[in-house]
Amino acid sequence: MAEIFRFLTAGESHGEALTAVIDGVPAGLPLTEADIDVDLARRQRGYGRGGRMKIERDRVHIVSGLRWGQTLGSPLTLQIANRDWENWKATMSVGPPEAGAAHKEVTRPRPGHADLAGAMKYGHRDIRNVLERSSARETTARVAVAGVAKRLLAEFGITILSHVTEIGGVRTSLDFEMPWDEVKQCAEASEVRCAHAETEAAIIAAIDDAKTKGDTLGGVFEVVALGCPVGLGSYVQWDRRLDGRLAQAFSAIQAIKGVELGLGFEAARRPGSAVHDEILFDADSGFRRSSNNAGGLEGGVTNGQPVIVRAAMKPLSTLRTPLKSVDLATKEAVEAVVERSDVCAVPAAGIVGEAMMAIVLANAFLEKFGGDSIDEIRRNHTAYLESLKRW
Ligand code: EPS
Repeated sequence: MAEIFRFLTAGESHGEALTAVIDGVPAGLPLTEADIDVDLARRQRGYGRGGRMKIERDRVHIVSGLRWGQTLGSPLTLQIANRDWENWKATMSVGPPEAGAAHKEVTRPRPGHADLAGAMKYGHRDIRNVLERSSARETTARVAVAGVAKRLLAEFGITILSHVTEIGGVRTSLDFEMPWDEVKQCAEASEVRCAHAETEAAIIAAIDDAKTKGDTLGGVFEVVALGCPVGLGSYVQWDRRLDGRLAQAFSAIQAIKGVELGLGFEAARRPGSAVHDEILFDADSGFRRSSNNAGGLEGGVTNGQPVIVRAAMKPLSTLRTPLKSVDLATKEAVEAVVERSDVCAVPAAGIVGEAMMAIVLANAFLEKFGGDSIDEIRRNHTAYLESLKRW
């Protein structure tokens, strides 16, 4: 279905910059580069990240769509410079290579990465032409786009948090319960974005161990949206169901192999009486629920409860102790290529998860309350919330 908040990203991992163009941002939204930079910095952190993050200081430069701190309703262009480009100018030159310069091709595909399928699909003999764009560096641009989406949602009381629940098989204990604001606080203070202190220590030990072995670790993160009104998304067509749109968006994050909504796979193991959230009513607060196993979504529509999505990330595919591969040029058995890599990027992936949640919700929000300016959207939003009070 046609999106209202639309965007494209461009840019190679070691090219000059990452760029995003966003269309569909209403006029009159207060926005600063600092609003976006907060999350760019959060995406760079996390125990287990590699050398690249020591080079980069991701900051957005807004090139269009903004005047005197407010959006114009015209497309926003965002740019984030790659500091590492300085070291790759010759390799990544947009012009022809310098005459006589040594050119090293990448020919040993990494199992698990886009290297082999990408090379075959696009006819590239040099895997650099694939890995530059398939790299998770692209998520920087998505996080910048989501900075705008988050700013829009925040105008209407919708906020998003994330935390890591599991890395390398080390999980938060099942009886762990905490109010969302505390989860957010603890996750922000944690090097692995895990809100449970004991688990955090065990996760750090697991990352250290993987690093010693030249291995990598995956994990699970949870993203929660608070303050969503009832009625975002729809049950009337498959592609308007918000649960489906969230699952697609989360699956489209590099290295994500599984997505759960609310109770997720656990719901399949329980009887209905232990899954569905009973409906209660009192005069002061209106309709309430006894629990939130649905993760804030029933029939593909938000029900006013927190929207909860979990995603499983596979371990990164650049291993310092490489796996078996085959050289594209010679067809000889070799070890996969090793450039620098992270041991674990699950904490960073959680921030990208927040970004995808924000982008999907911003779209659903604009569909429901859409207008050309923030004032117009506010009128629609206020009138709808008033009408719900009369239920
Ligand atoms: C990333 C930048 C990349 C990788 C990582 C994510 O930079 P470089 O390739 O220069 O080290 O650190 O990407 C991957 C692990 C991958 O497999 O694509 C970033 O900015 O997040």
